[in-house]
Amino acid sequence: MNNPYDVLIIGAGLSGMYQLKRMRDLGFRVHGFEAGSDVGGVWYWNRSPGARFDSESYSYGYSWSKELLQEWNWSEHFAAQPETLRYCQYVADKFDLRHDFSFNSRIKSAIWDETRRTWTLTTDDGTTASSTWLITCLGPLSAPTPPNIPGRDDFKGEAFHTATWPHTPVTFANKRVAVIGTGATGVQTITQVAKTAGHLTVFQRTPNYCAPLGNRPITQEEQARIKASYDQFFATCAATTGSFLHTADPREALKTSAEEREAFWEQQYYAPGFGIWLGNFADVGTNAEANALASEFIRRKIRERVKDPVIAEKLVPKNHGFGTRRVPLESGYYEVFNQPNVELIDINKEPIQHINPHGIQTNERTLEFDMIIYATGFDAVRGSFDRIRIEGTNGTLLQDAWSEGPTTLLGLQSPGFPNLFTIVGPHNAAGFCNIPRCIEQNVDWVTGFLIHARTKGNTRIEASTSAAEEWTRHVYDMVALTLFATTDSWFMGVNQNTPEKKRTFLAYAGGSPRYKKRCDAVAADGYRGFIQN
Ligand code: NA7
Repeated sequence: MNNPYDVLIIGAGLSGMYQLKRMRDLGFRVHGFEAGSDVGGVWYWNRSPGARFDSESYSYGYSWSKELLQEWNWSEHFAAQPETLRYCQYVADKFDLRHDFSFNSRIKSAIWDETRRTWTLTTDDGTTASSTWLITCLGPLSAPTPPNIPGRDDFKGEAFHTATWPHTPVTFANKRVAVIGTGATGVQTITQVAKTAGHLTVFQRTPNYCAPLGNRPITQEEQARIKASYDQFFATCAATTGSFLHTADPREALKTSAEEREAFWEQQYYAPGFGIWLGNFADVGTNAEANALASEFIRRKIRERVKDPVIAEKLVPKNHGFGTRRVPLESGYYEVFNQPNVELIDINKEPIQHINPHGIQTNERTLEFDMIIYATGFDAVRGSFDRIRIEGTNGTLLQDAWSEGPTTLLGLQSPGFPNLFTIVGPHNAAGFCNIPRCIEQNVDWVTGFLIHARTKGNTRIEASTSAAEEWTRHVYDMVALTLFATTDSWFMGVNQNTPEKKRTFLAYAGGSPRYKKRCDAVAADGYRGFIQN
C-alpha cells in the first residue's frame, strides 16, 4: 500500500517551516502538523512581557532567500517577540507555507510499522496520517514545566506560564504580581512587569549572572549597511563556536594582566549581545580559575547596580561559575530591585509551602496576589519528545530508549527509530547555537540524505548502534573539556519540576563548525554509520 505522504513534519516553527519548504520544492509529498493555531513555534507560544532575541536580529533570520533578507526590515538590534512572530508569518505568507500544515493539531503518537516501513501519526482529535519519513521539528524549549507547588490549581487570580501566555492583552497596573523563576525568561518578564505593577514579588531559587543586552533601534543608515552585509554576517556565524556574531577572544584570562582583563571585561560587559559570554577570554569557559575571575567581575557589577547591599547579595550567584548556564541578557534588570514596589524573596531562605486561592504561603508569611507568573522553564530538548508516544521497532518507546540519557547519531537519529529524523534533537550542535543557523544546517543535511535515499531507491534508514554509541561518547568527551557539567541547568537536562529525569548533557559542546564538518564527512562517506536499504 502506498503512503499518501513521503514526509511528515511535526512543528511549524523555524525548523518545520524550512524543512517543509525544502521537501516541497524537491517534489516530496509532504505535510506538517502544528499544535498552535499558526506558524512561529517558540515565537508563537512565548508571548510573555519583554520576550525578545539575545541574538542580533540580522544574524537570526533565515539566510536562504536573498529576496527575503532584502525585503525584511528588523526594527531593533535585538527584536522583540511580536516582531519575530510577524517575521515568521511573513515568511509563511511569502512562500505559501500554511497551505501544507494542519494547525491546532497536537500529535499524540507516532508509531513505526516495520512491515510497511511507515510512520503513522495520530493527532489529539484522532486524525491519522502516514509517511515513509518522519521529521520532528519540535524545538528544544517547547515543553513548559509549571512548578509542582501544592495548591497551584486552587489560585483564583490570573495565573500564566510564560510559554503559554494568553493571546489577549494582560495588564499589570495596580496589581499585586508574583513571578516565580529568574532564568532568561524570568529576567525579561520581571523587568517589564516592574514598570507598571502595583507591587511585584520575585521568588528566586538560583540567581544568574545577567549582563546588559545593549539593545537599540536600527537607524536607516544601519539598515542599509545590514542589508549589504548579510553574506559577511552569515560567514562569521558559520565560523564561530555557537554560530553567533561573537566568538571567544584567543587570549587567556590567566595570561593577561589584571588591568588588561578589567579593561576588556568592562568593554565586553557594555557591548551589545553575548560578547561578555561568547566573546570572553578563551579559558573562561574551560578553566575554573579563569572562570572564577570572570565570575567575580560580574558579581562586582551586580553589587554596583543594586543599592541595598542585602538585596544585592541575594542577587549574586555563588553556587556556579559565570557562563556555565545560558547568560540572561537584560535591560535594567538589576535596577528593578531598587524600586520601592519590588520585593525579592530568596526561596532557599523562605521556601514556598503552597499556593492558596488568594496567593502564596511561605514558611514565614501569607502573601496575597492578583496574578502569579510562572517563569519556571522547560523540560528541555527531551520533553517535547516524551510528550508524544513515539514507538519504534519492536514497540520500543523513545522515552524508554532515552531514559538513561539519549543515544543519537549526530543528534539526528536514534537506533531503533528508523526513518525518524530529529531536527535540533539531543546531542545536536543546534542546542547550543544561534538556532536558525544550526536549524538550516540540520534541515539541509537531512534533505541531502533524503535526496540520496530517493536516488538509491532506499526506503529505510536507521542509525547503527555502534555509530550512535561512538557519537554519544564524543558528545560527553567534548562537554568534559568545558565547565558546563559543573552546574545544573537546562543544558544538563535539570529542571526542578521534572525530578524523574536523569541529569545528562543534552547539547553538543564541540561547536557548530566541528559539528558541521562531522556531518559533512558522514555524508561524503555515503552516510557512514546509517544502515540504508
Ligand atoms: P530556565 O533558564 O530553565 O529558568 C527557569 C527558572 O525557574 C529558574 O530560575 C529556576 O530556578 C526556576 N524554577 C523552576 N522551577 C521552580 C520551582 N518549582 N520553584 C521556584 N523556581 C523554579 O528557563 P527560562 O524560560 O528562563 O529560559 C530558558 C531559555 O529560553 C533561555 O536559556 C534562553 O535560551 C531562552 P533554578 O535555576 O532551577 O534554581
